[in-house]
Amino acid sequence: MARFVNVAIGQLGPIARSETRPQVVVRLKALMHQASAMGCDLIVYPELALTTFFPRWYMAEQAEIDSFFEREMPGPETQPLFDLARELGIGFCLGYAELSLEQGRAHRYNTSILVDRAGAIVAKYRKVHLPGHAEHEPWRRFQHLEKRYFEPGESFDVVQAFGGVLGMAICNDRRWPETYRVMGLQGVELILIGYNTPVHNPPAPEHDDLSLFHNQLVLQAGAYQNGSWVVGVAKAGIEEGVDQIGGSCIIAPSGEIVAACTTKGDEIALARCDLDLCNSYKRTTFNFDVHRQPSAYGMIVERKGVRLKADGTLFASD
Ligand code: ING
Repeated sequence: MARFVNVAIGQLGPIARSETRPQVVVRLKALMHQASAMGCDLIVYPELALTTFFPRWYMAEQAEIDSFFEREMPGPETQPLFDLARELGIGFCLGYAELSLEQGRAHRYNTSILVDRAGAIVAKYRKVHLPGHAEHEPWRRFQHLEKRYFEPGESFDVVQAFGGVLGMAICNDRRWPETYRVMGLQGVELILIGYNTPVHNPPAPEHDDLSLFHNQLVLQAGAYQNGSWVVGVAKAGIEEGVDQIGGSCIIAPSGEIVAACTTKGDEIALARCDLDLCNSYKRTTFNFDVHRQPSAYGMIVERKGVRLKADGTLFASD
């Protein structure tokens, strides 16, 4: 019996700083209705989908920063989305800024949750690869202060849901092969990734013209090299003056793009994901048990950055 999951991209256009959570939830619900009407089982929303991408600004006051965070999920303003999901029998993946009190101390994460068709949270992921910088850098056209506003997560986990093995990642995570491989080693079959990606990257403007290419490249590589479906979902368009890429797409385990958005606004695109297609790669080319050579991979875990000899040449080996 084939294991199909009908997946919808729930791409969002810009969210203004002044837009309230209830106003955003109205947009999320509209996309959910559209997806449900087209027979979707699961809709995937972007990273930080409840607010504007606030790390683009330096804010000194913690109270102002915390205004962008959720203290509970669902809370009063997001409960209507959970209620609709249960009513329609559709699951969803939602990115948001999480403020979590742990042993009386506040912790802040860039978080994504997976909610099943009964409206229950079945998985939570906290972004591991926080890009950008921790201090105000006024030279930049806009800031990217994720290293200041969030703590990193500690693991890439998978969960049994929607008839298969699902995992989540967030934005910059998608650029790092380790993200996909750690989930691949847990048998992941469908990886859900929301993102907010400015076209312009201040430290490397020469990459700007390639921003959509790089987005697609890493999603396709991650899918193919781990025999998994991958869903990339943008918060797109010019948001508070910053142009963010679209490029939302669904990638099959073959690496092929099977669905894509064509606008930079609120849009859904759908694919019927046959989870059994993963086996064609997991059992042959990427049969990890048969082909991988972990004894040669030690540096991937032992080293953070490149290490050079004193004379600047590369280490032959440590
Ligand atoms: N955004 C960007 C991303 O990784 C970025 C940051 C842009 C990094 C361009 C490198 C180049 O897609 C988030 N939110 O991670």
